[in-house]
Amino acid sequence: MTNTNRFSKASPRIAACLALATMLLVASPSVQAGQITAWAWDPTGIASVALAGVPPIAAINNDDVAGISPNVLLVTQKAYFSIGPVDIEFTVAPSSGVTEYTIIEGVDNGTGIPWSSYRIELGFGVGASFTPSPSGDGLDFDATSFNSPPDFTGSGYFADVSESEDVLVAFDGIFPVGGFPSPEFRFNIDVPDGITSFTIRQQPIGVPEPTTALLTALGLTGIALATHRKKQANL
Ligand SMILES: [Ca+2]
Ligand SMILES: [Ca+2]
Ligand SMILES: [Ca+2]
Repeated sequence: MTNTNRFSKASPRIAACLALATMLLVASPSVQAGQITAWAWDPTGIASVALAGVPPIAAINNDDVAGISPNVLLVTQKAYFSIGPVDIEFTVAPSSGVTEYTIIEGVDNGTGIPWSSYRIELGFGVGASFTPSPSGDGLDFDATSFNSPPDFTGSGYFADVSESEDVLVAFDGIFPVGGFPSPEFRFNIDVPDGITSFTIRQQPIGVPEPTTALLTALGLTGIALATHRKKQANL
């Protein structure tokens, strides 16, 4: 048998293998699609942020999963230098479904001011170009099922959280200066089909400085006393 004949006999098998490989290659992008492919923090903000890598998707199009999603993204540390917003922008590949993620993040208060609450908002763009995510666009904090409650109770800093479609506010407590919650903050987001990127904006709300309140009170008291003495002198 010549080499040519052997090739001719083997070619159907080779062709079948090539067809299977082609099918797998074509199928792979749809399996890998519908997921967050990258994320980055806006370095013009007022914090330093350490992000873990984006892991391979564990459960694509798993909207309405209860509790913690198998798709977990970890913000290793977000260290605030002062009070203000910090934006993290996500790159998204299109898909034919909605994928739910759990975000876990360590937050460090290096602002020198204790925080009375902590606000998280979904939107698009960063910095001055940030625009809030509208209601009903599919990008949300696990609406409408809300079956994956956010948790900001780490270290007892915040006892409650106000949960709505595009805004979370942790409150009822104090996040102290130098604090780092344990366990870390946790919340779920739904990432819809048809967008190429989105942003999570986060901002601590500082407790008003007691010295300012005290000085204001003392100032008002001083004005009242001076007015009283003036009235007494005119009598
Ligand atoms: Ca929305
Ligand atoms: Ca969901
Ligand atoms: Ca859920």
